[in-house]
Amino acid sequence: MRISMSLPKKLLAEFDEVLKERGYQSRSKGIRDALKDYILRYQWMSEMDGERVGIISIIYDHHYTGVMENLADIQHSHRDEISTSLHIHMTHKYCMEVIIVKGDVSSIRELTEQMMRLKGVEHVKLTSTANGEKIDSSFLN
Ligand code: NI
Repeated sequence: MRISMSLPKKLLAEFDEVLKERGYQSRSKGIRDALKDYILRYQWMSEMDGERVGIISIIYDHHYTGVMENLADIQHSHRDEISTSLHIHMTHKYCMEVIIVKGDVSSIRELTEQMMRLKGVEHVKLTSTANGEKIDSSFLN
């Protein structure tokens, strides 16, 4: 099936550069692989369950109107799951926030997805692991 879409010029140039470095001959093949990665990442996130500890990293453009207020509002409404956070002023334009989370995975996922949907947010990544209760206590002594 053929589709047409509009993309920011810079994003497409960066994508083409990655394809070139990876030896892709076809942009369509690159887009198909990127879509599969996106779908797999969502499926992986939706299959987790139970209590988890994790790290959410976010990169955003702090000049984008409202993005800092929106990120703060979302985090305040999930304060029970947030252990701590760290803010790094990466460049003149971009900030990185690293948030340590602990709690039920459905709340962690909701927090992650709310931030992913915000305009001005360039990148959000969640990595998580089981909360450690199943680790044999002998390892901890
Ligand atoms: Ni900053």
